[in-house]
Amino acid sequence: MKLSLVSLLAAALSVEGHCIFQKVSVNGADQGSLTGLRAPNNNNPVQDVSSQDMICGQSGSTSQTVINVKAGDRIGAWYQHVIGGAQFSGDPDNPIAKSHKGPVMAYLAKVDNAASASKTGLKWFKIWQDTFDTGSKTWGVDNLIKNNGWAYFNLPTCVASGQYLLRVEILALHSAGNQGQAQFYQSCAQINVSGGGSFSPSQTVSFPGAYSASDPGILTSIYGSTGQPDNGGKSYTAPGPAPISC
Ligand SMILES: *[C@@H]1O[C@H](CO)[C@@H](O)[C@H](O)[C@H]1NC(C)=O
Ligand SMILES: [Cu+2]
Repeated sequence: MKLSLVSLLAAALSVEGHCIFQKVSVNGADQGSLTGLRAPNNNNPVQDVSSQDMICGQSGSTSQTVINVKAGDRIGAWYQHVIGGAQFSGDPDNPIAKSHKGPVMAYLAKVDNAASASKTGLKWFKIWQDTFDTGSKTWGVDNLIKNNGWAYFNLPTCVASGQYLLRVEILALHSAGNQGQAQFYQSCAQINVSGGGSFSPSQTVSFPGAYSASDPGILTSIYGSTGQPDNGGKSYTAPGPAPISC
């Protein structure tokens, strides 16, 4: 696979460009740093799609809090370069390096007790994704940067009431033309949904398992013939299932 100068440069610069999902907001109400979250202690990406770290990131901080939300609420997931925000004043790689183009996705898995549930063996379904807009050449990560690190999505109104792990994931594709070089950044939020509907997913996926290293949305060069991260003008299909609709 041809490696453009831009992709080589992006790969070389990527060391400093990582990020961590570290805070949740509910209808604009900030829940506090690491509150209700299982988040990694460092900003290194997961690159092995078969790793247990694909579930909620590398094991790090834990929380006894379960965040109360209502079906339909607007959820925010806040990514920053390091825990707390920027690594230093004027940090150009906060919330994440601009090179780290790719989709942002959110999944839910039903659990009995979100504070104590094991992260393994869960049945996940996708509720939202922001992938790539071919017209504006905008990636989900571009929108997240515009929103100062926040990914916003609505909790589907049909989701059944009860407790869930909410897995929010950035897939950074700047070096993804080589197998094993796509970068996954995810944490899990512990939520308790009330006022929900009757949706029960007919199809679910496992983590790890949902993705393979050669998925076309994971092993892919996003650089067109001019070396820009425009996916060559083509549409982009994120890995995993389609988001549920209700
Ligand atoms: C979840 O929400 C329901 C409905 O509001 C409430 O009765 C229950 O106590 C909540 N559970 C937790 C763990 O917060
Ligand atoms: Cu990075």
